[in-house]
Amino acid sequence: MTAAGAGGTFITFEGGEGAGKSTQIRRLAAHLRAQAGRPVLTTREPGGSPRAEAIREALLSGLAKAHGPFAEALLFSAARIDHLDTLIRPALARGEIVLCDRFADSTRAYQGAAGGLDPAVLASLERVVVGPTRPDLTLVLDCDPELGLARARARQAADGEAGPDRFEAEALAFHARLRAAFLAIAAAEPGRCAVVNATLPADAVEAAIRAVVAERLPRLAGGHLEMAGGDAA
Ligand code: Z5A
Repeated sequence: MTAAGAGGTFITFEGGEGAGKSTQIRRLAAHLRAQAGRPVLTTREPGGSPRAEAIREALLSGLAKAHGPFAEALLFSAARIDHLDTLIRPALARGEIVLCDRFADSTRAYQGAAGGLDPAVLASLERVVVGPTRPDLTLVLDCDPELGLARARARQAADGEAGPDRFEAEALAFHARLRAAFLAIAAAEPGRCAVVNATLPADAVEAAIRAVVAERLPRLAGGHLEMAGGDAA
């Protein structure tokens, strides 16, 4: 049984803006689909399910900002509850590998360390919302926030997207606090988290991630389907 339970494997990607989470999730998913012989689901937060995607709109447009970080944390949590109930837990119960772009560590970092919310309040919220569905592995993609924000801006320009969202628009000091927060989470939970140097070229980051996954979750490279409940993790 894994930390997330039910025989599936739950891997989350965390880090600042433009660290390369979406890029690396796509690459790891392709690798695991070829290697692991069982379905791989990629998803994201906030969002991932229809109701959670609707809440995402409100959060990233800045609509909820005026209500303060606690209200925002509640909205991220409401989205997470639906995402867990309707997508993540059913997939884990089927024995699938779930790769999620951001999860509860983002609430700790954005609304907690950078937003100023009491960590004890957030810890209580996380206990209630996430319960036993904790990631088996969290990859923290670490890079200088100036580099990450520049990458995110370049991608937006290339894709013709609108300007910065609610969080990208925060000052550099906010992003520096985020980076420190993600590194502190990884240092506090080394069994679950691994820090990956995301300043390297994408191929090198991909290789580093594959190495971490092979070391921490060797069962995923086995090329055989492990049925729910039959995995000793
Ligand atoms: N948030 C929160 O406050 N509380 C919560 O509980 C949760 C979230 C769950 C979600 O936005 C926002 O919600 C987020 C935190 C907050 N803040 N913001 N903004 P999002 O999902 O839209 O944004 P994001 O998660 O920060 O993703 P991103 O900006 O799209 O970054 P990314 O996924 O890490 O990067 P990417 O899209 O893979 O790469 C960005 C560009 O860089 C792209 O052009 C790539 O081709 C390029 N790239 C990627 N890797 C490399 C390397 N290694 N070298 C060079 N170029 C690269």
